[in-house]
Amino acid sequence: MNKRKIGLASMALLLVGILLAGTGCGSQKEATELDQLKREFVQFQTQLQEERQAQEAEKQKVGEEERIAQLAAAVASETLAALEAKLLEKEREARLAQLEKSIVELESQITAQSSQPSWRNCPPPVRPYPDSATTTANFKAEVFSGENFDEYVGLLPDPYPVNFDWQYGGPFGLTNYFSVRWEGAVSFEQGTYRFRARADDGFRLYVDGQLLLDRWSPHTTRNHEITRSLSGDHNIRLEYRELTGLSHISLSWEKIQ
Ligand SMILES: [Ca+2]
Repeated sequence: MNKRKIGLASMALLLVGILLAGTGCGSQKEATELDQLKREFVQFQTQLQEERQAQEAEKQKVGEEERIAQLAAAVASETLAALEAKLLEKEREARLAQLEKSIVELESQITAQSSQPSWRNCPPPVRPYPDSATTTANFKAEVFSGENFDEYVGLLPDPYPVNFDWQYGGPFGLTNYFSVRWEGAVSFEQGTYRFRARADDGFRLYVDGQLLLDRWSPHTTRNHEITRSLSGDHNIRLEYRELTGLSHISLSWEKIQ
């Protein structure tokens, strides 16, 4: 390249010198040499132009390669980010699967514990409603096997207040198909009383032999209420029966007027 430039410059100087020297006094031989030099000069110019074009093409090629390299780096970066996101998603799915498995195991344990028909699972009786402090009850509670007082089993040792939640069990080791009858005299101050009862499965409430609440058909635990004006001593009788599953019975009353 440099040699070519030097050669081209030398050729140009020589051509100029010849042109200057030959002004007005040239021979035929000199004219021929001059033509030859002109042709060579033009040839060199062409070669120089081609070389410049080649250099320019080389530059463009290098630029294109750099651009391709940058694109490749960008693609690699995006691919890495996508892989990282996919990995995070996989880890999240694995954690969710583990959590779901734990939930299933816990549910299984809870189901196994709650379905045990065991007497020891029964919590002690608690009062669901406040009874009127002005009343007392002298109940006895007879327990029978069979859902219709079929065979006498015994007396509940603590019949009052009437609030028993035997879960899947029952008194005296009974679990299904038993019945209980509470009965006793209660002294009421004059006033209006609200009676509340709930049972699983069925119950009947009598006051002085009159049927006030009748939910003898099997059903799950719900509240049932009725109001009555009372004064003095009255006979209260509550009949309860359990078929299968959970067993619960409660009865209370309160003076509202
Ligand atoms: Ca039941």
